[in-house]
Amino acid sequence: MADIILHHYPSSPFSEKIRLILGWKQLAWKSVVVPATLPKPDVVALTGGYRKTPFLQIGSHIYCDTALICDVLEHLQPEPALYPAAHKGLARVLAQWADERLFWTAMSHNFHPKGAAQVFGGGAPEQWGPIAKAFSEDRARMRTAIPRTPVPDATAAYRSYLRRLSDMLAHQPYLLGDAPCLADFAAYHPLWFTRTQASVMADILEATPAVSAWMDRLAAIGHGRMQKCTAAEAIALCATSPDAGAVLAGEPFQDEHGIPLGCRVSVASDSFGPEPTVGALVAATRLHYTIRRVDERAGVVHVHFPRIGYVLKKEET
Ligand SMILES: N[C@@H](CCC(=O)N[C@@H](CS)C(=O)NCC(=O)O)C(=O)O
Repeated sequence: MADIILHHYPSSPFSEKIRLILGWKQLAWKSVVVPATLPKPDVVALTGGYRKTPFLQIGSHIYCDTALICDVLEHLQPEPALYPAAHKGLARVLAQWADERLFWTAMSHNFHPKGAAQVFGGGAPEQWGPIAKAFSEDRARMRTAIPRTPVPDATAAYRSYLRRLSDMLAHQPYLLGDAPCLADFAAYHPLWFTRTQASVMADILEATPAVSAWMDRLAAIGHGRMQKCTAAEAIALCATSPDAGAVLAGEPFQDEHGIPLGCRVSVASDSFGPEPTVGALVAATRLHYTIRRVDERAGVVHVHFPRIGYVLKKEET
């Protein structure tokens, strides 16, 4: 199999979700560090427009969104299972709550002015202020349908969510039983950001020691075997691996839009990061879309998206 390459950056919570899963599944991977804000020319050479972090590359196939990346990793390495047979539906539903509601609530709490000062490097407001301003302008352009919760309301909700997680951990080491599953990795990453990147805001974790102990267990998994790689190397690898990396191929076509395969389409997020990826629709299965596009530097690229959370549209040619 071609190498697994994760395009990510160290402080990205969704990247931490995938780094831990790679460690847990003991998969070797290559690491390309991407910028946290636009412009991202090397990212767009591979994705065709999608700019969110992380994304996964295998050969000339690009897998966008951690929900889809989890499916791909489960396919490549079924054990240990992200979706345990007894809790398949529950694990996905809980993960969706965590990736959306818990994540945005935790982030509003984390970005209290005190937390923001730490995240953006500390010191006097004149030093970190301009960096924070550029970052929040970048993120504001991405937030097409994400509710904005004032910090005090977010802090109160975050506290309740932590208590709910703590209740789930009262009689078992992980959220759905004796072993970690998708729900654990999804609920962990927003809390990881509080603990490691905005630690001045982490006293909120003190009221739920069971949650802190669960976080310690997950952190101990580590990130597995990682090797560094440059964006230029990853793009060159894409250009020279036209047949490698099709992990989810062979599933039947499922049409919900009246758009036949082969049409020129766009796929874009329905809530955060609206930049579309445009190309020919080459697969629309029960769970995902694939777009084929040609890039000057990366050559023929297949870009994959989950169906949930993404909007497919026919493009005028
Ligand atoms: N639903 C997406 C969310 C990813 C996401 O929002 N990632 C953040 C970083 S943790 C992001 O893309 N921020 C903007 C950026 O990195 O350009 C997923 O599961 O991958």
